[in-house]
Amino acid sequence: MDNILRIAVQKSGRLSDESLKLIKECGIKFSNGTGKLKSVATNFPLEFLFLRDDDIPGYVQDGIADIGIVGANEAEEKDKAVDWTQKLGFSKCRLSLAIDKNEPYSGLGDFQGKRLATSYPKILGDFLAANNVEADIHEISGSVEIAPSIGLAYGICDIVSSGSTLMSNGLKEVEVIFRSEAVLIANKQLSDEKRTILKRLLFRIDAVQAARSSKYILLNAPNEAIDKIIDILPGMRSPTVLPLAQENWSSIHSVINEDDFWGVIENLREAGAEGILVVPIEKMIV
Ligand code: PRT
Ligand code: ZN
Repeated sequence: MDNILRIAVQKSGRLSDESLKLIKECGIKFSNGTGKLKSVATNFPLEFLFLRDDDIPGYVQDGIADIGIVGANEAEEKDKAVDWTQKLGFSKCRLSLAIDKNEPYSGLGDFQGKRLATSYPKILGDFLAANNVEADIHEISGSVEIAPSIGLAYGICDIVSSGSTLMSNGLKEVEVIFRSEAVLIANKQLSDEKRTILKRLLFRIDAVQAARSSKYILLNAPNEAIDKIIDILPGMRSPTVLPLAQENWSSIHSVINEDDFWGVIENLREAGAEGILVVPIEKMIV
């Protein structure tokens, strides 16, 4: 069917909630009762397949699904012929090499000739080859972090987020080899009709993402401070300035980037701003 786009999302796991939240924030309504394997949106031409994340790249390559949401680590490891359409900014993590915390570490050369346990043989193999290290890659599918303590491997290559799993297994992270976040992948041979639906979806995702990284800021300032404050506030174009009932005072409104937030607030206070309000933005079309 060309008039509907089929998206594969993880059925249950670390990607599921954020994937569905993003689609809901795009204004798309659907039901996803527990145990459901398929669903159809009621107000957008989108059909859902709920799958294990491991299967998503292959399904998208083969056109069973048109698009899918997976971790970049999974997309890279499975190495299927799909387009990487958009980074989605959630489920961030890294793939790292780790060894016993009591072992000395002097650099990648320490892995030469050693055995490494991982669920990511392709990414690790590519990384080692690029760095001219020859090691014995031992693929295991789970509980990778216990491999050194049971004598199965000298080191491991696994996903790290907070680092607490490594720490509680007596390991230390010594090299980050890949940085990951959720990505939207797409089949390479989408029909024109499906491509048009995908464009509409991506337009909405862009608006949601732009809003997430921005804040709307409102503040009051004496008129003589306006020029200085406008210099501090980059904004989408130029800030809105409205007179206040109190003479010689104005209200200034703008949009700031989440990353610049604290620096901007401090500078604004120094410049004479008062009553600063910072509020979330729901959607932002730039
Ligand atoms: O059942 P299904 O096959 O669908 O799911 P899964 O069990 O294979 O994957 P899941 O849900 O665990 O993870 C899905 C994706 O989330 C991964 O492919 C990553 O892209 C991303 N992600 C983000 C993570 C983590 N953070 C994470 N912390 N995936 C796994 N972990 C694990 C890691 O394997 C390790 O055991 O958490 C542990 C490390 O966490 P910290 O916080 O202790 O460092
Ligand atoms: Zn999986």
